[in-house]
Amino acid sequence: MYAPSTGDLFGDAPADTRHTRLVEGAWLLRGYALDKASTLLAAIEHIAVAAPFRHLITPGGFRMSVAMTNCGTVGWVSDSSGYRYQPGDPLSGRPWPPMPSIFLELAQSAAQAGGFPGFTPDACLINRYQPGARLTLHQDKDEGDFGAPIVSVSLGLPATFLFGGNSRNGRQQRIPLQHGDVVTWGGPARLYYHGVLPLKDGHHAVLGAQRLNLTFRRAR
Ligand code: MD6
Ligand code: FE
Repeated sequence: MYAPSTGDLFGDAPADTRHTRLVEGAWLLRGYALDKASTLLAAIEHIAVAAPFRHLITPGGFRMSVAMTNCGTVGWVSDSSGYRYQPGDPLSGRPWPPMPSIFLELAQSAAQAGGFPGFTPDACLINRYQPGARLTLHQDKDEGDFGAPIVSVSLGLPATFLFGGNSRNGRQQRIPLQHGDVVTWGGPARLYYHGVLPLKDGHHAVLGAQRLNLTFRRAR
């Protein structure tokens, strides 16, 4: 684990030199989840037994290339009637699996390191990318509380994260995200456009030809 940050005031530099400010409100915490990766992966496997990864259909009728599942009291879903958070898994009709305590602890401590103490996520969207899978530019705007940040954890194959601003057409930073990296995201950056370039083929020592991403949110 990292030494605790001293710079918790909004916009200040956290203490660790591997912490990089992307824009005001967004931090890249390189390797922050590395020491927990194997525990996180075991928990994801367990969740995916109860709530399998599936390719959701967008409201426009397209099958998403990223496969998704959730844990927490609500989960993010998409279908012909729109995007939303809901308490039950539409595949099974059962509640989503509960959020494991190590997920919660990681999300809270990363949020604090990024300048957002007191973050209590109620939803964790789990994304699975296989080679070629991508996420087109979007805003995360289905949550009820934009005062809360988002915490994003990358596992497995590296990916290029696109990070723009308030407009879909603006310039984007390209941020390489690796196994164990965490991005925290809120405040003035909370509604910035972002996406993930098509995943390049490759082999990760732990995950093989895939990338997993956890995004923790306060949905309600
Ligand atoms: C991903 N992440 O990295 C997709 N959204 O697989 C996101 O869409 C995202 O990483 C909001 C904040 C951080 C993120
Ligand atoms: Fe997003």
